Amino acid sequence: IVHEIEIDVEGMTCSACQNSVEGILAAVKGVESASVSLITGKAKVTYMLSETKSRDIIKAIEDAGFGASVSQ
Ligand code: 9UX
Repeated sequence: IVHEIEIDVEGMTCSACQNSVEGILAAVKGVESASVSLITGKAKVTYMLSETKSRDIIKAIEDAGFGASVSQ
């Protein structure tokens, strides 16, 4: 089962940040797609529910020094 979540990302100040967060998300096991917007500060991520939890995705962003929370 593929799930989609939207995440509020804090601390992105340039387009390289956006690319960096996209790369971080793409590297998380089970993530199928990730698109990040510097303008809105949001990340849309699809992931395999069997392999990843939203917590793992949040943690990967936080480990890179950004703030992250599930947007709902
Ligand atoms: Mo831009 Mo972001 O110079 O971590 S890459 S601020």
